[in-house]
Amino acid sequence: PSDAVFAAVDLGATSGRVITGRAGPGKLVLTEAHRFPNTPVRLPDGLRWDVLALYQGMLDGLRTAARSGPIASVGIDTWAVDYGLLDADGALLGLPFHYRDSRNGQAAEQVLAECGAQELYSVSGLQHLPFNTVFQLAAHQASAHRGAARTMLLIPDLLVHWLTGTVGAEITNASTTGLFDASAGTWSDALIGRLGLARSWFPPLREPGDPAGTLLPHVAEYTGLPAGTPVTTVASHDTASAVASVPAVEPGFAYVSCGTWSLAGLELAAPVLTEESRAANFTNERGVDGTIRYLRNIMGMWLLEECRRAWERQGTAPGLAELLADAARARPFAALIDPDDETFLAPGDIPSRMDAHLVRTGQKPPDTPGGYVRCVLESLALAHRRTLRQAAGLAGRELTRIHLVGGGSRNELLCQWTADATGLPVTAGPAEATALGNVLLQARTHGLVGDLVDMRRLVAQTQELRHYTPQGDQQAWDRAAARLEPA
Ligand code: LRH
Repeated sequence: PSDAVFAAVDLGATSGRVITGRAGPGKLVLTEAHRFPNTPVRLPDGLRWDVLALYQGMLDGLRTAARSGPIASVGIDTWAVDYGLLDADGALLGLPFHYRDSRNGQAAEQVLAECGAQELYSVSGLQHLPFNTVFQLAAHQASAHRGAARTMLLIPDLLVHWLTGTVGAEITNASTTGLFDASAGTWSDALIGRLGLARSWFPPLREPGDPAGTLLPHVAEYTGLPAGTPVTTVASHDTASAVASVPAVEPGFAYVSCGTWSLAGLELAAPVLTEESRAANFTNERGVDGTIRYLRNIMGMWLLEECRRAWERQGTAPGLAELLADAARARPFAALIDPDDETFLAPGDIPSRMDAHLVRTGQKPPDTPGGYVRCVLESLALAHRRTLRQAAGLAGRELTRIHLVGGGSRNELLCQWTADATGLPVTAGPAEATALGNVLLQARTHGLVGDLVDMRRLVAQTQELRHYTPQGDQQAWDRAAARLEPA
């Protein structure tokens, strides 16, 4: 056949979806089969993912997908970093911790005291984030479960295991653990040993495109999918899937994958492991076909979404359209934050934390919700500018165009202001970059699409994109950027 339908399971920090994608030469069409909330649960010992609800949502979604017609294979992607531990019987040891849980600070300090930030970076090339898997595992080593663990599975690998019974570690996501050797493309035996972790916890690596088994009989029975239905290893790190579907037709593009996080950077052929790169906190995560995602995490739409949740709790929440219209009318550059301030990481009352941040930096907090939204979006546009310019400098590249993909690409103010702040054209979309990347990897594995270049060309041909050119007062953006530079 010239095309086929694939089921993409795409779990984000606030919701999960099962999407079917029909793909083949000249064809790429997504249909949402099922969407379900992802609601983290705060227990006395920390913030956890309700991974059973996610598993059940996935099964229900696959059942709906199965009713729509034949499904050639299933692929799973989720956010990075988080994991479950299995005991010797294969049982899950407790509910996985949420990366926004606060347990990791102390463990991170211990790991850095043991290994040193420079040594860690020279091997893993990973930016320092307090929740990197390596720090979480160090925190685990101090828990009562220590000793019982036999296998570490990142969230997508855990779900693949529950679907198929097979055990593996998908490589794009493994590269976000801090225990992966960015140059060699393997688990780092040296770091794992150095930190007193058992090498046997870390399963064999799988590349996107590798087979990951077939559905277990009870899964096939529940979902109605045929017993032999294959699960295909996709780029299981959502950001890797999103970058694989950036609709770039020329090489050397820059991207911002914008959802809960804004991941801003470049695609490179080899990691940059210099001391300057470490000091600037750039990461070298692995992409499809051995590419390197050279980027930095920016706090992203989380800030806006968490503001809206705070206002909802207070019963004062205007709708999103109204908020954005108010933001467009609010005074430009009245208040600017550094989105990467760690005080914004944990869930809670972000508007109050923005107030504290603004007062601390000698600025006046906004007095309307629209003012807060303007502050967030202008600050994100400036962070995109800062990060991409720095990435280009460190990697010896020129910036010519920015591809802004993911849910944030629907936000016209953010797209326009990113163009204005950077002075570069922005191509916005697709909003469903992650699910498209997931489907494309499966389609490629089934021989329906060619290499990464073909995948991207197909996205450019079939998906709706919007184009923004820089407008407005470039010098005003330069002055605003200067306000955020360290004195
Ligand atoms: C985006 C993302 C990002 C990680 C973060 C934990 O969803 O995967 O790439 O750093 O979640």
